[in-house]
Amino acid sequence: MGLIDSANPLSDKMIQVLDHEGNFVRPALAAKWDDKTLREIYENMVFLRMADQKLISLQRQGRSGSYPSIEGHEACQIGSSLAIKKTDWIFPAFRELAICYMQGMELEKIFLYWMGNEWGSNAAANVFPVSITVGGHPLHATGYAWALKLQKKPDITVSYFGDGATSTGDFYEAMNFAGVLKIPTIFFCQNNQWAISTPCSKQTAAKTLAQKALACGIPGIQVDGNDIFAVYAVMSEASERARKGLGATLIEAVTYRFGNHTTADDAKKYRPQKEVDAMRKFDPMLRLRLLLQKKNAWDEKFEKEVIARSEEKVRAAVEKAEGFPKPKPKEIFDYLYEKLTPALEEQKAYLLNHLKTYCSTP
Ligand SMILES: Cc1ncc(C[n+]2csc(CCOP(=O)(O)OP(=O)(O)O)c2C)c(N)n1
Ligand SMILES: [Mg+2]
Repeated sequence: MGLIDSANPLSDKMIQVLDHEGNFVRPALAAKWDDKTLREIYENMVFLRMADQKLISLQRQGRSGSYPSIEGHEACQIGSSLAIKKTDWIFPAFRELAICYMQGMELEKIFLYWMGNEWGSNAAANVFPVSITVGGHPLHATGYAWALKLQKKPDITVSYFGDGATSTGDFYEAMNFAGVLKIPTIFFCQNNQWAISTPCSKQTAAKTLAQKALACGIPGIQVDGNDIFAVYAVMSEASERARKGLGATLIEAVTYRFGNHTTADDAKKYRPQKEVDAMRKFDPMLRLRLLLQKKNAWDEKFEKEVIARSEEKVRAAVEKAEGFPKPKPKEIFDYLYEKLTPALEEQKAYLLNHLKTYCSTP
């Protein structure tokens, strides 16, 4: 404890533990992960990046819908997941494949969702459905955590969102509630420098996004989002604070979106390739590999094994997702209300009649 309270969100000196060359700059803050654990974390990074690439190629082949890549966000999502519990509740935006998987969603369900099948959201994990609405879901996470607090449950909630979301009213409203009511929630902002084609410099005149917490009376802290050790340290403390009744924290994890905004975007139209190339040296996966190499815990043989295991898991997930039964059109009416409103009853009857006339299955 102490890291978050002593942080100055008005400065842009972010918390870093492992630098981009794989050297510990604040060893006292480093998690005591042994080599086996570090290799497992690295394997998850490789695997989830491969799953990400697979969704991009499935979209290109017409086997999946538009998809927002997480490439570059692995330390943010894996590091923050390691610092919380599976019983905590996650409220993701759309660029959150890794956190959803790490918290227990099956990869095939994640694939299914992006294939346009809403049953993909029906996961055996404490993960809410994807929020496409930018900035809306920090409110849901705050409300849910308030309910957990009122019920005296020990769990916390975390909302994940981008730099663009911090310009929305909903985001401020959520933080304001969280401040007044001392709500056990964490606002996890992945500042990947871009909101589609809007660079962070045009998103806000504030020096940091972390400082937006100050007006709501909650702490804000900026962390190197490409450094899994720093993310883990900050997230562990934010989660401990929330569980102890000290309330919410805003974490600004500074990272980079290596890919296009989604498969429907072409970032070359607005973002210089020079910038992307320059950011490659901060890749969170590379940083962890450099550390493993320094510790003699990485070699080509290990890398090949990791790739082979990951390829097999991704292949199996695609097979399962593509083998899942197609949803029935009438299901669009089935899950929003316990009892349909008269207008929706009428629409449902109209649809069923239409399907009976023109299609074989309702
Ligand atoms: C309320 C709302 N406004 C606009 C959009 C269109 N939109 C989709 S993603 C996006 C940018 C989001 O940027 P950021 O919050 O930084 O997240 P990132 O995509 O970088 O992860 C916008 C404007 C939307 N989905 N919802
Ligand atoms: Mg962004």
